[in-house]
Amino acid sequence: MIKQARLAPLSQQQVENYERDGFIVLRKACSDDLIDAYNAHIHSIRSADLEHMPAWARPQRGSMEFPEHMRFAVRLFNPHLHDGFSLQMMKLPVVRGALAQLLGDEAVGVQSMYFYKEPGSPGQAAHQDYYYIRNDPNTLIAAWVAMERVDTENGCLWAIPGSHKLGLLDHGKVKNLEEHEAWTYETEGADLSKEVPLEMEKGDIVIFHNLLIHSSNRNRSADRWRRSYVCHYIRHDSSIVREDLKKKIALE
Ligand SMILES: O=C(O)CCC(=O)C(=O)O
Repeated sequence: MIKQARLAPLSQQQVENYERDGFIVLRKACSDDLIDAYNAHIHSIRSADLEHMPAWARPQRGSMEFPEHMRFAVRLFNPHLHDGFSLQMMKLPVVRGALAQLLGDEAVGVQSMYFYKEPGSPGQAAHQDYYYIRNDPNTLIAAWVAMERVDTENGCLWAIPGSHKLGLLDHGKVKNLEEHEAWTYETEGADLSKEVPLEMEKGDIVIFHNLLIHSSNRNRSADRWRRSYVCHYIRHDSSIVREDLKKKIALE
């Protein structure tokens, strides 16, 4: 197979902004056509007869329950391991190039999640991704693709600029169950009033550091979903601790 040349999409200013803030937003990094095609693909998988639905399409890992109202709720975990389109979406050339600029070397993919947030569904409490995905040396970065417009009404991401410099904080019980899912963990001791909303258009991608404190709120819109596809990457020579995330996906 012919290997693709690696892009270098970030300006020096963008690299410096990432180092200062712990995140950077790439505007219109994916075309509407691509986003529409991927959303439609995931929708058709979720619409399939339940008896033909692969195990990975269940709302929660390991759960055999699949209530009808959850077909388009919560998230798909690691679809890139089972689905070619999700795999290709993990390998977006613009993401590969940006990660190599930020890490100084080639990245590999280790985890993917397609989030559905139907109207009314809760968000994720403030956390640092490294708390969940330990790796050594620590080079973890996320690329979060807006699969439609995301804003404060439908539950966009919020983040504390510069919080990736605080190191790993303690995580405890989720405090605000009105806003956030109960089964995750929330950072302790961070000043969440410093979080800013990351409002994005369809096809924008936010790339963020594993120690950035970030969260999302409940989708309070009457009729808008809030879908996103988020992949996690490490530098190719780092190692993941968790057994279920050991497979490294080459991006070229
Ligand atoms: O998309 C969301 O609402 C939360 C995503 C998130 O926190 C993450 O991927 O770490």
